[in-house]
Amino acid sequence: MPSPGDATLPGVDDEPPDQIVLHVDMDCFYAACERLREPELRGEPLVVGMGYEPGDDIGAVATASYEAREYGVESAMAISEALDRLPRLDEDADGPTGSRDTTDEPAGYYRPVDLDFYQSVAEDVRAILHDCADTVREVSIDEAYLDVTDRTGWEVADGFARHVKQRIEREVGVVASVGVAPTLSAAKVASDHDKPDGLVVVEPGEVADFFAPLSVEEVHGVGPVTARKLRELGIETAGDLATADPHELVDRFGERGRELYDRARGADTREVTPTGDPKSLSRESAFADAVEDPERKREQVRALAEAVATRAQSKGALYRTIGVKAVTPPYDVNTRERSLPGPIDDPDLVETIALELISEFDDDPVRKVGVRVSNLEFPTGEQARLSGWDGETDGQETGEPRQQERTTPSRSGQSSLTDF
Ligand code: TTP
Ligand code: MG
Repeated sequence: MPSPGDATLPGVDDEPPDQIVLHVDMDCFYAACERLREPELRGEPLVVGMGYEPGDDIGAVATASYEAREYGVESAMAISEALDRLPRLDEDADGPTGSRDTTDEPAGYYRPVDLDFYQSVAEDVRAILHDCADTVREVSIDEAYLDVTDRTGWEVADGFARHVKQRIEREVGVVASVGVAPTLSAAKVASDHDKPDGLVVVEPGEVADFFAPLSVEEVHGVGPVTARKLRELGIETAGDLATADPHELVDRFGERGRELYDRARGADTREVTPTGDPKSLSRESAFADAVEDPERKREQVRALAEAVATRAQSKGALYRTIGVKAVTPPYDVNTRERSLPGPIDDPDLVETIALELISEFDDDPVRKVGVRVSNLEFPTGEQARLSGWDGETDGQETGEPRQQERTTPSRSGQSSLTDF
């Protein structure tokens, strides 16, 4: 019997959906925001520090302008080390904003994080993104996926992406890098590929060629630690990773090895799902052939009920309605549901009710079964996170101080999290 979180529940489609995904990531975002209110900082080395106080050397680098990165200043670096690499400009000595004497040693501007201001800028960017796409998934303050399938076509995707970039630049005054691709992971890598001010389009059919020459670090989810371990196995490029023996990768990295292998091949079946609380949570699973044996149906429904209840718990969701789906040949979709007097979080009850509902189909051949909870409430106000693996492993490996979207790795979660 498959375990509840099993990534290989039968019936999950391996083909990527036919979609055009645009990934937008702002260039040196906090620094770009600072430059909006202090235009004199444009073109200058600029470091934005978290926990940093003007004149002090405490805190960590949140971001650095590309000019400051040339001196080796990086995100997450201690401010004290950044100051070693790029001393602070003595702004008092040089006037209100500091004018630099070209004969001086290199020096840069340092500013403390002002998150409220950056959020307001991010809000302006978001409004444009929502204007440019029907489905927008925001993954961090400066990063989002857009499903633009209905807004453009591959032959004009480049122009469409340019239009999005130009609107952000003209209307908000910050610069975005954009990647366009048929999958989320390829779009993410594409937006990063030609930063800053990048625009990279990877058309369907080009994904594997696009990934092949990239170094393994560029594969999303590979941080410095994993990259070192991969190099020990002789795997330097995404192409090496894509053609490695998946069994060896699983031996070395567990199920994550399989994920990395898939990502390096550009395999990604996720769709762009909107940010926000889902209306329902469901899992479904197909049988290779239509099944009549009631016990086999029950076994599958039990596993799905547990998976759905666990997912609801992990999102802090209460549900008031429990439902099942049974697909009978050829493709008749039957749904049954029962509503409760009040919202609950009770995995046993999900199983009991789902089994009762599915028993109506005991005598029918069934190709696919599903379990769903709906009428959701999120009493803690906790925002739901749809499954995905953005940022999970990089954050752990690099110890980034930044808040990341943390989710349970689940390759099939997205594709099977469908409303029915
Ligand atoms: P990123 O998009 O990772 O970085 P960036 O926008 O500064 O630079 P890039 O041009 O490479 O995209 O993160 C967005 C913002 O999140 C960044 O401006 C500051 C913040 N952040 C931190 O506070 N700590 C970190 O370690 C990182 C990576 C980012
Ligand atoms: Mg960015």
